[in-house]
Amino acid sequence: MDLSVVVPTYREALNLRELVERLCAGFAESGIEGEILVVDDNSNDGTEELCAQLAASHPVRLFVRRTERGLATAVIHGMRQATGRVFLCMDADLSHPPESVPELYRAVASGACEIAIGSRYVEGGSVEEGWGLFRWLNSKVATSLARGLTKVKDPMGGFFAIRREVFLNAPPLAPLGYKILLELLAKCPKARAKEIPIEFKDRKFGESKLNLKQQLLYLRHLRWLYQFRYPVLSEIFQYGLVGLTGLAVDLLAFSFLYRIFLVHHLASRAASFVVAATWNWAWNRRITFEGARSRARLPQWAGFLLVSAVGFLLNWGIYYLLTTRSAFFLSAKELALVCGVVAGFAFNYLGARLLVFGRSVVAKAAGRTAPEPEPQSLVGK
Ligand SMILES: Nc1nc2c(ncn2[C@@H]2O[C@H](COP(=O)(O)OP(=O)(O)OP(=O)(O)O)[C@@H](O)[C@H]2O)c(=O)[nH]1
Ligand SMILES: [Mg+2]
Repeated sequence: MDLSVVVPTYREALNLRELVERLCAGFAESGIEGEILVVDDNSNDGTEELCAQLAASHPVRLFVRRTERGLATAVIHGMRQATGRVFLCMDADLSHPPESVPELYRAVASGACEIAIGSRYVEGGSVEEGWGLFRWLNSKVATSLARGLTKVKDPMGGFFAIRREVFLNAPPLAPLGYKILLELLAKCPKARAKEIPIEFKDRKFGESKLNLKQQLLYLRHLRWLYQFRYPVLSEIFQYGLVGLTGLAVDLLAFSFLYRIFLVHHLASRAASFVVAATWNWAWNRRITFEGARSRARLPQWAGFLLVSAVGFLLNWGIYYLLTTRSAFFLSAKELALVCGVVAGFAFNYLGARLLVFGRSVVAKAAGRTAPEPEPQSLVGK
C-alpha cells in the first residue's frame, strides 16, 4: 500500500461521498495504491451506512469510536491502523482540496521531505475570500503562539502527509483537541518539513466543530508542548509568572491590613508575605510543579515558606551589602536592587525545584500519552 488517507469525522455524512470519489479519482490518475480510513466519533448521521455502501466499490475502511471524542486522537487512532508507506491526514469537509493529495504524497514518497504540509500561508496558497477579521486574526494569533515550536508557516491547517516510520517512531503523542500536526512537528523536530501551497475552501455542508472549548484546549496543548520541548525554560517562565501574580497578592494583602485594619506596617508586611507565599505555593503546586501534586501539603507548604523567606532575606541582604560596601552601588541603587531580586529569584526557584517540589515535572511532561484506543467497529477490510 502506497498511501493511507486518514479522515477524522464528526457529522460529515453530507461531505463524505464527494471526498471519497475525488480522492479515488486522484489515486487512479496518479497511479497511487491508496486506502481511506474514516475515523468517526459515533456521529449517528448515516456515516456508517454510507461508508458500508462506499466500501463496496472504494478502498474505504471505517472505524467508529463509541465513547471517545477528539479530532487529534481520532487521527492517531486511524494512523495506528494504517498500512501505507505514507500516511496523510485531512478534514472531511472538503476544505482541503483532495486534488492536492497526490502532490503531498509524492513529496514524502520521493524523499524530498518527511512531512509535507498543505499550506495556506506560503506563496501560492490561499484561503477563500470573505474570511472575517476575527477568523483571520484567530488563525494568525494561534499560529504565532506556536512560533517557538516550529518554523512552519501553517502548522494549524491539519492537512499533511507523513512518512510512516516518522509517525511510528515519534515520542509518545498526547494531543489535546485539534492540533495533531503541531504535535508531530513539535515532537519530531528532526523530521524535514516542506510546505506545499493549497487553496483552502470553506465548508459547504455541515457545521464547524471548532468552538471556544477547542480554543482553550489549544492553549493547554501549547503549554504541554512547550514543556516537552523546553522543560527547564518553561518551568522558570511559569515560576516567574506565578511570582508576578504573587507580587500583586502581596501588595493587596499589605494595603488591606495596613490601610483598612490599621495593623502596624511591619506586622502587615510579615502577614502579607505569608499570604503571598501561600498563594505562590498553591499555584506552583498546581501548575509549575504539577508532578508534585500528590505530595503531602503541610510539609511542602512549610518548606516553600522557608525557602521564600531565605530568598527574601537574600534579596534584601544583597541590596544592603552592595549599597553599604560599594561606592559604585551606592550611586546605582536600582542596580543593587535588581541584583538582589535576581539572586532572590534564583534561590527561590532552585530551592523550590530541588528541595520543595522535586524534579518530577520534566518526566511528567515527557511521559504524557494519548489514551489507549478503545475496541472498534469496522466497515471494510
Ligand atoms: N473523529 C472526530 N472528528 C472530528 C471531531 N471534531 C472535528 N472533527 C473532524 O475534523 C475535521 C475538521 O473539523 P471542522 O469542524 O471542519 O473544523 P475547522 O476546519 O477548524 O472549522 P471550519 O473551518 O469551520 O470548517 C472535520 O473532518 C471534522 O468532522 C471529533 O471530535 N472527532
Ligand atoms: Mg473545516
